[in-house]
Amino acid sequence: MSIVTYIGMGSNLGDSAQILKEAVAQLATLGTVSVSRLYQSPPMGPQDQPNYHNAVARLVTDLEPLLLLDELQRFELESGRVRLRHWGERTLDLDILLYGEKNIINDRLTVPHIGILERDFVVIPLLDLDAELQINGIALHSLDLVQQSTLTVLEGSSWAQH
Ligand code: PH2
Ligand code: MG
Ligand code: MG
Repeated sequence: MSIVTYIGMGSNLGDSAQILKEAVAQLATLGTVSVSRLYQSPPMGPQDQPNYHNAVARLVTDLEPLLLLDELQRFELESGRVRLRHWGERTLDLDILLYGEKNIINDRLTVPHIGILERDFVVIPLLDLDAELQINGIALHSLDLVQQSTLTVLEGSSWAQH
């Protein structure tokens, strides 16, 4: 059965815009994809790392959560993923933010993604895709960080085409 999932995308090493574009093409092999605008975001965590490119993809897929995670991790590796330290710089990060309405907690996966409501680089792109989106009954558009966003829009929602 098809499920609406949201995938957080980040990169701050290499040609981040190109890497995220290729990741969207990979996601499109798993189902129907649409994307948020493309943002630049100051790093959360260690400050001596480059700014991130961030976006969120909405993916409608038949894949079960752990099979979806397997595919995302394969895409990360195929992009030549480099990850230097916890919360540090990386070539490509693909996180399952939401999987339908499901709550998932196991060794490999926590959904909704940890910290989702505290990160503007996740909340703002999610609102691009669904302005009314709620998580555990909380309307994302009502969060303070929406008004206090640290993001810069790099491109509108057609950035991932071609
Ligand atoms: N991802 C991290 C750590 N810090 N900062 C921003 N702005 N965007 C990210 O995607 C990000 C981060 C680890 O996944
Ligand atoms: Mg992440
Ligand atoms: Mg990750």
